[in-house]
Amino acid sequence: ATQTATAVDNKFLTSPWGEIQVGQETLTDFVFSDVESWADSPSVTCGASGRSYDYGMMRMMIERCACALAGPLKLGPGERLGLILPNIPEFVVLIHGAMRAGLVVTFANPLYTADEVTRQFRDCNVKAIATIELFMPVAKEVSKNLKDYKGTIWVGGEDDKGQGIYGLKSLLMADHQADLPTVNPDEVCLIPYSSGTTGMPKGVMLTHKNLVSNLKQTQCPKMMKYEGEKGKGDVLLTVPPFFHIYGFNGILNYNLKLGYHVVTMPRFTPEDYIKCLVEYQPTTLFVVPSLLAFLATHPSVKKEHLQWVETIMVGAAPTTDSMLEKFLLKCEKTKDQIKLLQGYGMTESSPVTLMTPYSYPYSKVGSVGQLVPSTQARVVSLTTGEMLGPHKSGELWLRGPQVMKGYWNNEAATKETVDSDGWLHTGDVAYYDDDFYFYIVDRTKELIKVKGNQVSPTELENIIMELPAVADVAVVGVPDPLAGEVPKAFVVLKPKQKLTEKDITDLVAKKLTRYKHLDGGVVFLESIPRNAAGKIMRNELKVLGMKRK
Ligand code: 4UV
Repeated sequence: ATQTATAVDNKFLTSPWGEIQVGQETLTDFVFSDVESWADSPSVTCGASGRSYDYGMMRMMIERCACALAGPLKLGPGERLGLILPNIPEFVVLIHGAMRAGLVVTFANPLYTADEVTRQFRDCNVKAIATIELFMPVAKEVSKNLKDYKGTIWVGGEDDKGQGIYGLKSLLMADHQADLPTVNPDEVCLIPYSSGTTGMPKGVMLTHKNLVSNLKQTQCPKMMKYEGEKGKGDVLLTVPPFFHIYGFNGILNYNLKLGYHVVTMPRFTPEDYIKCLVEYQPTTLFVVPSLLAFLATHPSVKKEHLQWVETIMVGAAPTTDSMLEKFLLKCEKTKDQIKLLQGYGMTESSPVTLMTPYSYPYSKVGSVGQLVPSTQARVVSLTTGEMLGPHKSGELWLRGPQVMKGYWNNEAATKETVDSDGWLHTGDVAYYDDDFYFYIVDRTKELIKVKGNQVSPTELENIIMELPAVADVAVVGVPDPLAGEVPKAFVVLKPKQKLTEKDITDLVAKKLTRYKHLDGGVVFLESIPRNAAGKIMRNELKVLGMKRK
């Protein structure tokens, strides 16, 4: 029987998949609750080096890491650990070790500049950093700007380096003993950064309850296939970063909970990815649209490389039907042989709110799916503010136990994003069809998505405004076949001032990580179009941006 959603008093839609019991466990306890059943199976493997830990070992290392953080590093409950780590197995040891010790974790893209990491880590009072050799110089630079700094954990380092630098291996080998606190699931345990609908990136306060609820929602047995199939030796290959909520909760925790074998890579290269496909023969791939495009179109990817794949999960940015078709063509498989699942989420919702059910009809390809259990939605008219019925596009509002507690230290932004009735205003434009499948059609918020990564226009605009010759600036996203979107700047110069495009692109390139660079270029204008309230009319600029390459 098909599931039907209900419209409650015409005020909102409920999930067709019913309710879950809101999580009462801590994230670490929940993710590893069945670990005894597959203690000898591999948990996470580094696809580049082959380094791998089984579940039993992983659980033990997490416990020891928690004791080391509480012991030698003297980090107490609620204090913040900052991670500057790529996708490696030890990511799991540190993040769950910290959560087990009652700490709060924030993670940064390891390719961020020291400026970018400093801003984030200072904002949420990071007291210790964990990183690998390659990023030690960044960690050192950042730590100089942090108050009451307690030490750096050197992942991959055998021994302590002195001067507050601790080798992870020696910390774990020493088997420190500490009284670990009882952690309350209502406490915040993760602060990822997101620019939300406007402005600079902000700390998103997620509790154990938020994250555990979302795992329960996405593993609803009726909606997915997993009932009775846990720990069966499924292998997945994943490159979306663990330092983003999709990679961390939507992929890593999701699969660890099920006892699957997570194969990942610290750095994406086509050669390594193909090598991993052949070596580990994954049955499931977790991708973002740009990686799907690579698999579908890159000549070095052959159908033999994909012969084991049964399921492919795409999330974090829009993908097209034609790309999904191209992927099937590459595999020489039919739509019945490979499941193409899509999901929609936001950092602010732990992240998943919409997902295609496992047995969805192929006619719905292109949809981001249905509401996950215990999740409610409204589609609200952009002009009148009233709730819209099927096939009408408006702003998507969502409510459920996965919605964040709020933005860290920013009540104004919290109030603008989550209203007093608990609705998260997504800033995305969507509609739903007669079967309550949702389709994302546009964005009202400023956010730019480059290969699934967030780029805040405000962050770029602030940097460009530092140039004395600049009078006004606006940055928008323009379409790009591979990246989805790329940032483009519109600049107004002060009278009699001169500046080249390169002056501007170089400055941004110096200050920000690669994917935030102005790959859409710079256009000089007489003035930036603004409405009566002074707000930049970004849609006008997007149209202009597409005309003036
Ligand atoms: O805050 P964020 O960077 O968060 C994410 C989270 C993505 C997902 C998606 C599916 C999953 O199953 C999952 O676990 C995690 O990207 O950016 C949020 C914004 O990204 C756009 C949309 O504008 C959000 O507000 N976005 C995310 N997923 C999709 C999307 C999608 N499937 N289609 C179109 N846009």
